[in-house]
Amino acid sequence: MKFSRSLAATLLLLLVTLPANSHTTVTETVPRSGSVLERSPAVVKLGFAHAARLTSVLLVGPDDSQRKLEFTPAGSSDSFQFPDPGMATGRNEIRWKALSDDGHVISGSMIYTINPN
Ligand SMILES: [Cu+2]
Repeated sequence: MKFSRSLAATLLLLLVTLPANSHTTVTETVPRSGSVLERSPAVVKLGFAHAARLTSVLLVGPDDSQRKLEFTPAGSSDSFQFPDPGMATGRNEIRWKALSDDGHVISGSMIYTINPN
């Protein structure tokens, strides 16, 4: 009984201390990932809770073609922009990779459907 109580306390301490060490997370995507848009946006924005450094941004088009997207800034930031992503009609996915400031590689994707009326 005594053992399991101290084990529980240790686990609780671990849970409380983990977030301070964990890597950053996405706080916003503009336009919001999952959006259906009439045309490719002039710029796509990706925001993080803490600074990270983007290492790769790839646009996967409706025909599964892959193209590297430009992004700014090149260094560490909590907010990035992908100017003129040039998305085609259909389903587009922006796949990004970044180095979090805790040294971990993180990755994610943003989905946009271009549907001109
Ligand atoms: Cu981490």
